[in-house]
Amino acid sequence: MARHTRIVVLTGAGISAESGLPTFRDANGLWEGHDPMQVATPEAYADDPDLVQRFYDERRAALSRVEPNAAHRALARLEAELGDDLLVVTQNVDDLHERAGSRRVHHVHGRLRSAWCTTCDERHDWSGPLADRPPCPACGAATLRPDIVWFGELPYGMDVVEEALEHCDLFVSIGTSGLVYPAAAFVHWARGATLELNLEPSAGATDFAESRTGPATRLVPAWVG
Ligand code: BV8
Ligand code: ZN
Repeated sequence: MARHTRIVVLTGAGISAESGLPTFRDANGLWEGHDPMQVATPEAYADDPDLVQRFYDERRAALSRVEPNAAHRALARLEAELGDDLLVVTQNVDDLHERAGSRRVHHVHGRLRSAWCTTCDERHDWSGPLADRPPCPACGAATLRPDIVWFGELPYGMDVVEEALEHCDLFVSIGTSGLVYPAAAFVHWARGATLELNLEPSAGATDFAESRTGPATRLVPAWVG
């Protein structure tokens, strides 16, 4: 990899696929017969909170059964080398980047291992289920929801992402279909070179200066060097 000084990396479900976490667009891509895109909405949560809580409880529980893969570890190695000149922006709600050793990880769509109280607005690290409506550690109300950005909700820290993209020399997108906004637009916000590493060309592949296809566990360590 030509040594760029300031790099922003965007990751999607494809970087965690080889760790065993299903992507949104896997073959059937259904959960209990529901389209994840229909479950990951405030309307679904208002309509059937138990269904939505179970959807996230199962995915939160699955985290303890999977491990980071060579792609996550390669990005952690790159951060050890570049420090603050590398920012990993992830659409993923899993904790595999952190468990691989990355410290500078920005979750634009929230995190499975965080619970958000809609009464007192406090967020809490959380590894257990929420469907049984546990009390908020801060205010005691039984109003903890997954700390996840659903469709129609505002992604976290867009100002941080925009600032990083406007000052980077290289933007690399890994393992995302490029179908969900605003993350799919990051390639247009990015200054400098752009590179896509994906199993197959994404919806936005032609917007990248270079697009390489293959599994993340092969492409990312090869790119990091
Ligand atoms: C917002 C958390 C506004 C939930 C997620 C019409 C046009 C344009 C936009 C819209 C529109 N209608 C609605 C919108 C907006 C909407 C949107 O973009 N909808 C899409 C469907 C059209 N976006 C939003 O609602 C966003 N919010 O716009 O807010 C606003 C403004 C002001 C005030 C309030 C609100 C919020 C979007 C966030 C939703 N939450 N995640 C959860 O996880 O349950 S999105 C979810 O899907 C993921 O986080 C991810 O971002 C997204 C796409 O998933 P990917 O990560 O790309 O995974 P996918 O399965 O799609 O693809 C995997 C890829 O990996 C594939 O390409 C595959 O080839 C590759 N791959 C597979 N295996 C490997 C691999 N690559 C390498 N190696 C492998 N081994
Ligand atoms: Zn509370």
